[in-house]
Amino acid sequence: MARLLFLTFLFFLFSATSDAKTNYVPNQLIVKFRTPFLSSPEIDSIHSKIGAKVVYERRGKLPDSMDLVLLPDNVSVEDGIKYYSDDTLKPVVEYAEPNYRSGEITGWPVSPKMSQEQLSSILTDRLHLSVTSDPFFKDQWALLNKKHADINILPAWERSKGNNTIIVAVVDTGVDYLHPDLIENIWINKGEIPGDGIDNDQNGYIDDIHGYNMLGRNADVMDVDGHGSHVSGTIGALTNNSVGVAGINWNVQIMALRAVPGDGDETDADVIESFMYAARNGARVINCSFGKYESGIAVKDTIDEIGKLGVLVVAAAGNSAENVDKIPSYPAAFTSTNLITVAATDSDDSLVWWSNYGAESVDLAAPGDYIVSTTNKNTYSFYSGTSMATPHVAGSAALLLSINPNLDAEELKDILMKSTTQLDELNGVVKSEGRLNLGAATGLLLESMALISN
Ligand SMILES: [Ca+2]
Ligand SMILES: [Ca+2]
Ligand SMILES: [Ca+2]
Repeated sequence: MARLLFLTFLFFLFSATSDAKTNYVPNQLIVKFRTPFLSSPEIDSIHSKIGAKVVYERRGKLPDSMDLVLLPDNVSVEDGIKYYSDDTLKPVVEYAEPNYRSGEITGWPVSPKMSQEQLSSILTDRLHLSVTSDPFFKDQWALLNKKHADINILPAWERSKGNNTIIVAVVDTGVDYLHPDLIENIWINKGEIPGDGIDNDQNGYIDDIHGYNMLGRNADVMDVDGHGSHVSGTIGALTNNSVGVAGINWNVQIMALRAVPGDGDETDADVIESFMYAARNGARVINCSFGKYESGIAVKDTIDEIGKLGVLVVAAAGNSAENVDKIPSYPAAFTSTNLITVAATDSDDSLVWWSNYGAESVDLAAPGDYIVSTTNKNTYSFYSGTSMATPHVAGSAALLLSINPNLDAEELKDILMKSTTQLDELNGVVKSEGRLNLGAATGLLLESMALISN
């Protein structure tokens, strides 16, 4: 019997203070070379002059222009950057920068626990109980509720319930790919045979049947935390199956990239490699329910690069009640045109008090308070956070792609932004001044398709 956990957590894997010391892996650099690239031996000789060792396991898995290198004990990160920035290397090296990480955990603000009465006052009207057979659908106020603070999913479902050709990558703590309410919507790498120790599809990863674990450097993407599974259920829990919750997409493929430890201390190199893996293996949308206060330009360059492959990156704004325009968090604050950044609203259609915001850096808001979804080992939990708002946008993007897979990332972002429900209190708070409205987005997409075909 599945358990519904009535715990409320505020979840966003966001783990540094804005005044914290610079955090990076002490002996690593990400080095970006200019095109036309030198030959590998030429590049290796540049690294070896300072005693830096290329992490060969990662070569070809980051963007082609980038190497991750290990510095020798007697060379600091600062001295390494100085070496690669020297005038003599300018024609071939674009930059070298630290492999940033989040650093120490300083805690999150915590939402007050909602009473059962408060909860039932916002839940789905009993009239709508028959929309799907999922027993917790009535608790999913973000999809449908009495006050219309939801994402207006019913008109969207009339047009599409998703499509299992669309792949959404969840870069997170892993995914419980055995969860009975997720299992059939987990991405399967068809070219790979699991467990034989061979990289059957020759994509550089051994036995990567559902994705990859950047932290363990293996194919074990099982969620050890619950965060990534929760995000995944919002995007694409099995729906109308008389079990658990409904997903925005009844049909979709969720690719699991385990790059974020349970404490939220992800590194730039792992994020970059996850983005490249997702793009090179067919994902169209990447969900990023994580962030940190410092991040290298290599991450932005990677987002830009996969934008050319039509990949939309969806990022959480953060839970520190801060203006991201003034106190940037990343990847949220990058200016890439294929990046969309999400703040969190509650069941009253208000920005939640802990949500980050920013008229320039944050694109739209989406429900992120008291969101019920799948968690590890056949459980369901209520979590709160911009981590939970983000997969509402990622899932919506996937649903739009199921209607028109030819949309590029910028078109997708444009439709999501232009179709938001305008809210006075989001004026000057997020760029679109509105909250996600998937029903309206679907309508706008169909209108634009009709214009093209006429
Ligand atoms: Ca493989
Ligand atoms: Ca294999
Ligand atoms: Ca279900």
